[in-house]
Amino acid sequence: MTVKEKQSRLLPLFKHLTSLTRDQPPVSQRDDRLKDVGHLPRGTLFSLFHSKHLEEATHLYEILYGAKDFDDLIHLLEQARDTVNEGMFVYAATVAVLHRDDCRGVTVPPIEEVFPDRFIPAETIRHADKEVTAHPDKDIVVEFEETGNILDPEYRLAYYREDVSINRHHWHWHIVYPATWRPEVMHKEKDRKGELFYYMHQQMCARYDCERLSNGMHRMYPFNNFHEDLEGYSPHLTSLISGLNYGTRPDGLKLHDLHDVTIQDRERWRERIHNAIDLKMVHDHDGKEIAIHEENGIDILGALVESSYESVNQGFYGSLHNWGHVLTARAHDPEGKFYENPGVMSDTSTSLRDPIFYRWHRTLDNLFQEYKESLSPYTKEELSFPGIEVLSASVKTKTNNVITTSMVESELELSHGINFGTDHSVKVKYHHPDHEPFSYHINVSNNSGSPKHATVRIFLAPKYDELGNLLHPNEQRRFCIELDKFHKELNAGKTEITRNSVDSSVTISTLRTFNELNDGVGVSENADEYCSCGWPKNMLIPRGNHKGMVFELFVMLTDWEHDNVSGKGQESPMCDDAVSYCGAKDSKYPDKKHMGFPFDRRIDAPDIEEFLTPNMTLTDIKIKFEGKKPK
Ligand code: CUO
Repeated sequence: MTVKEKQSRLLPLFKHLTSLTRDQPPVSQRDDRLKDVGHLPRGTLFSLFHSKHLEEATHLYEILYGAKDFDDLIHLLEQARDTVNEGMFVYAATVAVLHRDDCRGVTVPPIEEVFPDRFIPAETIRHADKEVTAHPDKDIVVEFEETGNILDPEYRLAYYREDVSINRHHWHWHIVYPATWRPEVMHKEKDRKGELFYYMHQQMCARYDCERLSNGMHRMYPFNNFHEDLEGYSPHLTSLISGLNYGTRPDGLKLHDLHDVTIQDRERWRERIHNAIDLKMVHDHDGKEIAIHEENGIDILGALVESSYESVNQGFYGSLHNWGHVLTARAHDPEGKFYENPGVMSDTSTSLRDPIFYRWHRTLDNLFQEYKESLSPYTKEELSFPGIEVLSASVKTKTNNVITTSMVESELELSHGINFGTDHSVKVKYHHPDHEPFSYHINVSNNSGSPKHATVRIFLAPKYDELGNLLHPNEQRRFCIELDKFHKELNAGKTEITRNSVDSSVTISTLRTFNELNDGVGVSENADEYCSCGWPKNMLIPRGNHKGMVFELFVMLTDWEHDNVSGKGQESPMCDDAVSYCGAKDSKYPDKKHMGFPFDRRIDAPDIEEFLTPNMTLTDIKIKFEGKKPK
């Protein structure tokens, strides 16, 4: 069977899932392997942070992953679609398709087209529906409706938090790294999974703080006190599988105990993790002490905090992060007294919308930082690359070292996810951030007398804090966002390295819509669902401000012979398009350095000049926001 044929058999299974009825085929008519699924009712919001939901979803994705061949997979998917919860079906099916060898090249349609109701305000969808009724023989395009107003200062960042592409990224990342991944069942290892959980979320927090500063706002406060009054958030989303709104949290609400977890449980788990960091030691399932150190520490802690299957002791350290999502999502109806839907925090494709998401992850990030702070800062020797000097770095655009950003228009097709009863297209027009394309120009001098292989690392951070004071390097490192990382061979003497922003190792290069997949656009053996993981291209850099906000571009070259995991000359692995946040498929994370290097450790140097070694350089650049662009 060709990839195109496989693709066309898979696609219809993802259509109109919001309209499925509650009828389930009787257990006697189901494939034996699916006898023990279908517990979470249709219409319920599936949460992969909730242990019960996740347990059933894991059972399902392991069954789908184990299907004999592609025909068998389709047969199981068809039955599962008729049986299980809608959200769970999409999650489990995507995990299976992503990892099965016979699904190479086959792609699941983007989550915003499968469940547009998780991305588009309810009033906009209702408006589209009315337009279809009024004009059944026409293609429909409606405008995205605002979800708040400026009386809420946090609404200034709604364009960012509610962005379709970053929410899609987060959904996909958790598909690539399921918390319950069992290597012994799936026969595939996920390299440095705990560390990547820490790093990807740390970067999301840093990016959010860069965006806050761009909007003249202070960096976020962590959500440390589990008894504090919470800020409110109203998502304006209605889940079409049930017709219920996603929960709204009014200002001033506090977290409450749930019947399956209490606030005290979480405080106890956090205390134990603090102790583990202090003592540099964790207790595993058998009570054995495992020392944590530079090599294993962050990976162990990442798994422990999430917590994932790799947690050394879930019974003792609990599931601090996952339950944090669930408790926050249920704050408005903790006992389920009103049968309310949870809030957006319950799901990976919606949680980024809520300001509390970032504050919660900042709290977890502070825990990881507590551990990182306890390690010695990198020495000059660890930071250097003997013989290599970076002479200068710049960003080339229309005006050099000035990057402009704007809000541009895109359209999202709703009709594959929602059955409007028309064959015509029904689209929403919405605005999202973007930036002009640019390239880096880096002048390097290789004084070693022979060719060298370098890893080029590029980061960006604001130069000044919210009050306009110069950021101290140890504070600034928390804002550092990775822009790119790549391998480059340097001949002896001088070299100019040029690199386009679109080639970034952070961002995803292609994303195909439902219609494109249907038409076979870009469907080939070489396309892979894993490649759908990656930070969105248009969100690579922060918005900046109208005046031109000053950022520092940091460029560092390190010795690739030391960084490279696969050895010189080895073929690049499959889907290594957006390795920085997503890793490379079925391969080791392609950089031996700790994620975030060199900003993952404390910087004791009093100023940045003292921190820099000759293989690094800093350049002031400006990011200028030009507002909405006319079409
Ligand atoms: Cu990705 Cu809290 O893990 O959202």
